[in-house]
Amino acid sequence: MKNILVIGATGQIGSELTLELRKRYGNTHVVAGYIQGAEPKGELKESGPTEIVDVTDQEVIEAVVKKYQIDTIYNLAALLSVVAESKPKLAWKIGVDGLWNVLEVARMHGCAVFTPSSIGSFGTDTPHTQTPQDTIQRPRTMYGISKVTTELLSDYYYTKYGVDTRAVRFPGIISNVTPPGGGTTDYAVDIYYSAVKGEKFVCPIGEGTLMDMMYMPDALNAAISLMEADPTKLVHRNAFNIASMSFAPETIFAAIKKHVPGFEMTYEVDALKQSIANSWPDSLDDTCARNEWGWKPMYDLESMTIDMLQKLRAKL
Ligand code: AKB
Repeated sequence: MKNILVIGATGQIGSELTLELRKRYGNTHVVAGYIQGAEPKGELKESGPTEIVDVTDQEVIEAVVKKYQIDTIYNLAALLSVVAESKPKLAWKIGVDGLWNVLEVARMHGCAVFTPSSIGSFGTDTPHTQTPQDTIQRPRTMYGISKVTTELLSDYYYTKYGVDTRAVRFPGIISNVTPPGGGTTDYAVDIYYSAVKGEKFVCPIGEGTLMDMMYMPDALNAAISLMEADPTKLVHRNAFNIASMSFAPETIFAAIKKHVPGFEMTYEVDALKQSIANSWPDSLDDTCARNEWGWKPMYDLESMTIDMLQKLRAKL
């Protein structure tokens, strides 16, 4: 039986991943690690163990790993792309120094580690259409630079120390539970809230800007399936391209308008977000993930839109 620690358990992905892991492995086997000021609430707090785990503090991580005999760590602590540009040093401290702490604890205590990378690990020099698994990664944002470094550091710990590190490059993640904060792809979540609230949506990303996106259930499934994959089949490790849909603002707007006929959208392009978006791929080639561990998404834009609108209507 696995004993799992989720670091960053109250964030956008962590809050849902922790509950999904508890469903699969048992409530008492999944510890929700959070930082002060981001305490777990509701089901996340009630359904299993919770501990303060600051990724920048190796001793605290080690104490929790020992206390619960942790064998698998999902390390989700990171600043998203836009906020990382205003706090580059903090982004590095959490993303890179934090991962180093996690990897050291994993090395000493035999834990497997999942640390997500992102489409942000690519840059303007990367082929933008059907971006290959192995290609140029020269990002110019601190988010991207820290993500490429986490990929390399994770591979280093695998080859040098045999730590079982695995990762995917997440696209923009769309969910109806915990909102993202400070990302370039956040508009694709915000647009659904505006539609359900009956508000006009002001889009910060320009018409025609393609970015890869994914619905949360597929993202959770990707992380868990990769960690359960047969290691002998893995040619790659850190980190796999995964993809399910790629769209521009006008396409997601049209998909929502089909179900909310009165919905309106205008553009007020945010220069920083737009420049980051322009440097990211339009679409990813995820053949390696499909071949090496059977990755297959369930949702496309239409099925995600139906589910998002239904869930948000019930919630709001
Ligand atoms: C962001 O926009 O920063 C993230 C990402 C794609 O990594 N959602």
